[in-house]
Amino acid sequence: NGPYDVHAVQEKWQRIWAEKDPFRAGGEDDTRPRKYVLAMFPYPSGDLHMGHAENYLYSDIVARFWRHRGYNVLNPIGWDSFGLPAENAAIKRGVEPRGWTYGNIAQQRSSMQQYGVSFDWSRVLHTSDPEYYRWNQWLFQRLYEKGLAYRKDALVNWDPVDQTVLANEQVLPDGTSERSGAVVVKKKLTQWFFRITEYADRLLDDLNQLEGFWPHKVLQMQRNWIGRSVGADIDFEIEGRADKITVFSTRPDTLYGATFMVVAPDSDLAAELVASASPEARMRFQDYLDTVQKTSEIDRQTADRPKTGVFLERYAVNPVTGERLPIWAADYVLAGYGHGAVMAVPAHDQRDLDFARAFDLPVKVVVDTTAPVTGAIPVIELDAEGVPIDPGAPGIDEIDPAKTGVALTGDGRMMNSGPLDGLSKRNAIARAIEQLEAAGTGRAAKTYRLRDWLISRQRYWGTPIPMVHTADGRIVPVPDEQLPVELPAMEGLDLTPKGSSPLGAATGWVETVDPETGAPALRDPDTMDTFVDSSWYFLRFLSPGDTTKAFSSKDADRWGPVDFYIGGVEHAILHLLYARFITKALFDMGLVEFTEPFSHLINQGMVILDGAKMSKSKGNLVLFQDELNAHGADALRVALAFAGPVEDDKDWSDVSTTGAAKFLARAWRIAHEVTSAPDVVWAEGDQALRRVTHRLWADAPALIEQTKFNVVVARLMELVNATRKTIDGPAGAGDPAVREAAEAIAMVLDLFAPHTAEEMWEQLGYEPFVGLATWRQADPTLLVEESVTAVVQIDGKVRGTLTVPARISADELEALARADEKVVRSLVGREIARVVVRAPKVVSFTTA
Ligand code: ANZ
Repeated sequence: NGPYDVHAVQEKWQRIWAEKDPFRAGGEDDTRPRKYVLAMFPYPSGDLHMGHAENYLYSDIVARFWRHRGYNVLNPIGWDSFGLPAENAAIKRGVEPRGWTYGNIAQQRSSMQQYGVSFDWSRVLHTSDPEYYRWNQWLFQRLYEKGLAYRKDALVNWDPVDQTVLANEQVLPDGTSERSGAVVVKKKLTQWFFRITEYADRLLDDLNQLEGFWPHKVLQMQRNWIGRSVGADIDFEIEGRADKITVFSTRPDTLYGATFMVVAPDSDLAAELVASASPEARMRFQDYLDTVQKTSEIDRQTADRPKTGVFLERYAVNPVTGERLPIWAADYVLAGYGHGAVMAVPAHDQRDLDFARAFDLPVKVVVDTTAPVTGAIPVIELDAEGVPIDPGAPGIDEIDPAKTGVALTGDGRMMNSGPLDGLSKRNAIARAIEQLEAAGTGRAAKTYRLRDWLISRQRYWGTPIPMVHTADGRIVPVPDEQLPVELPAMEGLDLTPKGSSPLGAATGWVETVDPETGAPALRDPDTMDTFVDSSWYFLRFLSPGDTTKAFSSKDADRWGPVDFYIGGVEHAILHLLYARFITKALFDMGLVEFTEPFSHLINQGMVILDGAKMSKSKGNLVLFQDELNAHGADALRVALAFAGPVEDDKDWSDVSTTGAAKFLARAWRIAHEVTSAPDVVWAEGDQALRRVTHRLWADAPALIEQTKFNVVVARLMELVNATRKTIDGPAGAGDPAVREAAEAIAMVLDLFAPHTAEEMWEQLGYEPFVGLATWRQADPTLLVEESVTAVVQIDGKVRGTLTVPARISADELEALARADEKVVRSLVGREIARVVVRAPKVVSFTTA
């Protein structure tokens, strides 16, 4: 019964787990129901940090819990090992991305093992292994066959000094490069895209079925990102141009109020329209375009920016009024949204109004927003002379937007709109679309904020795009049997970004043959966005080592979708959206039977220090490995689990690893004392302690399912304290209730502190592993609450008694008293003036 040696216990069990591999998921013959638990896999840049400590702890708690509940649990781990940090490290330190990456993986893997996470280590994957990225290439080919992978020109951020493509995050708010300080310009490159927009409606609509299972905030972020707008496409004749210009509008009802048209200055359309304008206008336009190209999209969408623009000296024709509408270029219209052109309705759109007022363009009101659209006809009171007493809201003339500067965006009755006059907004939109469709000048339409997924990267450390460019300009897929197209060795390649892929310089690699004709051809030198790798990795875990396919549909149907997925909120949009898209595409190919990959999603909070986010640059990092070395895995795990609700940020300065270590030593000592105590022949045991034990058996499952892990730790602490009290009482550690409690502690503690739990379990005389032991059923007779007698008084006299639960609330007690037969009889014909309730003992009625 010496002191508790944390590190010896930890090493002992880690050795045994490594030998016996108890947490490997059951195979096909395993008849238990299945659960798939997954924590977002790590990026191997450096050692694990405290965010990982949380992520892998929480998923492990759930995995261990489900094993205790009789499930066949899959809890795999892998590494998201392609990507920029490895490449940047390579450029900075002249090391191989490969060596750097796999060195970090080895380090992280060892930390995870020291942390006691119950992973199935037989399924480890690294996305930078050819046996993994081969299937990225396979996926690319399947999407290409379906028309879901295609190439087009796209504008990228270009740093003209560094000759580098920049990610959006690398462009500072003032439009300069974070790297060189140069003004960033847009450059056109031909790139590969995945056609995620084809799935926009399904990606949006299916979010509804995740309500209640994903954080509401994440669902909302996904909805906004997809950003579906419903309205109409309207075609406008253009003077001196054969083709019409189509605009998207959510308010086709306001078409009679359109007084000018605005196109995005950086669109092809603007360039074409201005080409026939006067030399002065062309120059003004060119100057304006130069400024616009330095402005970020975010700034352009800011509502209260002063409006700027250039008249293109061209006119459109309003299809319903026949009026000539001047065409302007202005930066509040974005080239990449809708059709990059709008009909401007200044009376009813604030940005259009600001623009009209800045450039003195006409404002025409077509919705009377003072007219009621719903409910009864308003009653107007008249005075003795028949004059209305209260003129009510101002008339439409008093709120003329041209004067007030405030656009009328609300609902109302249409006016100045011919056949639409008198209709409400909703009816007018429907009617306007009918008219446009009948006239062939417009149609109902939807627009999305969501853009197609640009997957080309001009980088080395990624999956090569498995396509070949032939001398005669064809693009040919590399046949499946020739996959993987392996990355060439880095030797001799210059990885500094140049706007074209470094793989283009790997002559021996890039030069290949046309798979169809055998003629000389070139490989596509780009690599894939690493979000492709992580869009389907959860499926690869199900068929590890399968060299014939990416995953087997049978395995996917047995295990999928993921029952519990956990990770940081930074992945709320892109990773989850891409994984959802790929899952739906695979569903359409008949390869999986489900349309959503993750049934239940949790975002853990951050670990912060003294209220601040930890970062290397601020020098306020708490290092995972240091904490592990100092306190051991179990104390770290318990302290984190106890620190607060899963979703909340946890301030490390409030987290007590020493408190956790003391608690673990107390728990461990109980198991010791139980086995060294003389047997007490006392069948009953301490009933109060038994009640605490069985309440934990009964309550913990729901608490774990609701991820209230901190509450379960608190309940465990309560049980350890109660057990200690009984041990120190007359019966001592030989009381059978103490053994029962010690076994409960071991099993529930396994979720949080698995090494200590295994040690206790062994001490209590059981074979390993407590991690695989079955959860015990609570004895219902021990869950019955204690009851007490409450008295009911009427005007100071006791009129009845009630047997009620000791924890009854005042309201419940009063309700029971009022319903009691004797009380009801005594109150006949009398009125209660006052009630005083003191739960659980007294209810006192005073009558009038
Ligand atoms: C006429 C109109 C009248 C409009 C009115 C609004 C109010 P959401 O809801 O964000 O989809 N629009 C269309 N394409 C645009 C582009 N490329 N850049 C900037 N604005 C664009 O907004 C749709 C509305 O934004 C469209 O409806 C259009 O203006 C404008 F009283 O058309 B609306």
